[in-house]
Amino acid sequence: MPPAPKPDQSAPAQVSPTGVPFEAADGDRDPRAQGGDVLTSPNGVRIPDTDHALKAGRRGPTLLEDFHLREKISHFDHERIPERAVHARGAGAHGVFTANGSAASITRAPVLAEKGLETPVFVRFSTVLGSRGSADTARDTRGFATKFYTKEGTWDLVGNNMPVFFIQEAIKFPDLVHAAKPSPNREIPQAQSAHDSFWDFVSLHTEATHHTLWNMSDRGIPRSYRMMEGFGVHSFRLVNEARETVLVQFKWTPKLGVHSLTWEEAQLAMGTDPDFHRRDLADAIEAGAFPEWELGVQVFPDDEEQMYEGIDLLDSTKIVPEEMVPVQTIGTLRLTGNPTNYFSETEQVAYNTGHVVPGIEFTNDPLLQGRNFSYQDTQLTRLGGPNWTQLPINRPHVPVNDNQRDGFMQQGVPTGEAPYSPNTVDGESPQPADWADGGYVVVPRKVEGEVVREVASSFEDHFSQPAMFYASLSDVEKTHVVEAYTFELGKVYEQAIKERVLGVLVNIDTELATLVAEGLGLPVPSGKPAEHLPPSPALAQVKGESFPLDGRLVAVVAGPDSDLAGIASLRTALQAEGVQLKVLAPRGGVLGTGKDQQVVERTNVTARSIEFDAVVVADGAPDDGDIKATILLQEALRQLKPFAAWGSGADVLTSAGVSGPGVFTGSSVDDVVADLVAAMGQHRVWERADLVTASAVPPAV
Ligand code: HDE
Repeated sequence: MPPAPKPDQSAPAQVSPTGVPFEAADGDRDPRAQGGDVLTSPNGVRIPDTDHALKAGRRGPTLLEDFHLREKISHFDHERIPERAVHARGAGAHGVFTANGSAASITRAPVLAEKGLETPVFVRFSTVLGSRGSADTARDTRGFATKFYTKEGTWDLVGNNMPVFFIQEAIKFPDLVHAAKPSPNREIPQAQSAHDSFWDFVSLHTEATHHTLWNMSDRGIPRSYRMMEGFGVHSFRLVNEARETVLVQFKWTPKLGVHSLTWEEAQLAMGTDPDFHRRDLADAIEAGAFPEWELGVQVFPDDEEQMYEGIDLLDSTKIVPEEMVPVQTIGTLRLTGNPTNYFSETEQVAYNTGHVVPGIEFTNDPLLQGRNFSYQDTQLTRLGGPNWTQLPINRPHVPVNDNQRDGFMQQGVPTGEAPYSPNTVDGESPQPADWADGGYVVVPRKVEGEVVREVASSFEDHFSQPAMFYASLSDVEKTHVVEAYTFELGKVYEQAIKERVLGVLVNIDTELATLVAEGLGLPVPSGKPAEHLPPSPALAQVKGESFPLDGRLVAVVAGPDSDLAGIASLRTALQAEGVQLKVLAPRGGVLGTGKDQQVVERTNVTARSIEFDAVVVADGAPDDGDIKATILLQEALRQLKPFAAWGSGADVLTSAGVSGPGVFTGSSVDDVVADLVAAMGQHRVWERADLVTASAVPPAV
């Protein structure tokens, strides 16, 4: 044994990354924040002047000696880190996951099993293809990644808003991403799948058909991160206290329902508000409309086949319809806090599918197996080394004693002399933990077989599930799918690629293939759709259900002569439903005086239809045919948004050609508010779809 360290040799107590003691006496100051009142250098030296470099004479050359100049410029030079290879564009939020206890029989992980247990989380939503500055509303899959800071260590559930994936094997991922990302020569198009190489790949590689169809459906253009489902995609293995196992698939179900943008809205938003989803999430949380999801599991027996009624549970291009195996709710996620600093939290957060806790294990899904390597590996360059779990947002909320040492950006000051196991030098510490001590003891599972580069033959069915998905959609959603394929393939240059995609589509649905072929002016290929399971109503989005309105936005078109008391009472009525109201007038400023005065929040110049879920025209709003106001109303009409108007506001709607289903008028706010709220609960006025999408001729003004 080495001699015990003398007291005067021990390291001083650690301070925070900003130099402040963690237990700062000044209770108002967050020790993580840069809070000092005096400007300093990174090493804490007080700086007298940050505007002028040190020079040899007023007109002389700059001196290398100026450490402040060098450090200031050098830090700036390195302010960017490599963006994520995929999912570069994202938005995050803090929250809490609360287990309801019903998973206690299937897992020993308290985060899922312990009734009422609250676990802090950080969730990051993302698009896949675009770079970090790209627009939020591109047609794409959305990431839905959750970091659970559990009492047993960090668990990352890194999912998407679609339950299937493009590929069955991880080894194909670089091919998929190279085909989908912008072209290597011109680096276009940004954040789009509407280009030759993407369609070239997915038409040759038909296991991508199911996921591609989901992308072409309304799921590819969500209305809000708050209105998306999330899926773990793979089957995972859960283990209970008795070491019994089941297979599960995870699903997040949003309390606000699953809703999408129209393609017109998505395209407009890419120009007028590229931060559409990021803003929506942050605004909703700030307004106290905390988004919520239920976490559910579909549970399957963990038998030798790992199939359910012929559906391979290891194939990530397949789902098990909820009508066959219902989703059982095991807890609730609530997002309650916006990040304080985008870079420190949303950018530096790093997920790793390999980070699981006792009670949650992997399956042999070859996609999951490959991911378990990739996520750790990618952080080494993105976050600069192996110590990325020490960054504040990634730190486990439990003691870490991993015997790892050194490396870039080591934040700790490890004590002891024996960073190895077993040892006697540091008093035999740390010790491994067995099952009873909460150790991650894997339940033994049998593995045998020949070493091959092959998959099971069940993986060869690429079409029956896309055919089922398409058959499950409502008519309006099917129309959107046809339009999406026609748009995307219309952007493809190579005729042979378009024809090959049509050859894939006939395997899904004859009408789909026919309509897309007609849209492209190409012959309809022969063939017939794959046989499939009965349609799964759970897969359709539009089915007449009504949802809460929390965080929705309504525009009130007004003017100096408007009924301001009416606007005030509308605001009160809508706020009771969790809806925010924005007053829109020809010019900025304030309308009226006294208690009913209204601040103009948008003008005809800054407002655009995409921002609002419904439009109301106030009594007294100008009926002067202003082109910008008219465009707003006509766009909202095409986007199937509910309208309401009271008093002379109804004339403004008539002048703009707005009428028909979902347009409510009356002499006072009270006459229209209930209808408006009910229509907004349906997300859109679907009955109007055929009327406004059939003709491109704008209504007469
Ligand atoms: Fe990812 N994926 N992925 N992925 N993925 C990354 O990890 C990868 C896959 C998903 O907000 C990267 O830290 C491989 C499926 C999300 O930070 C990288 C394969 C699903 C995020 C990576 C897949 C996902 C990522 C890039 C094929 C849904 C964003 C940066 C086997 C279940 C997480 C990073 C965040 C990010 C690799 C397939 C979801 C390169 C090799 C399937 C939500 O490691």
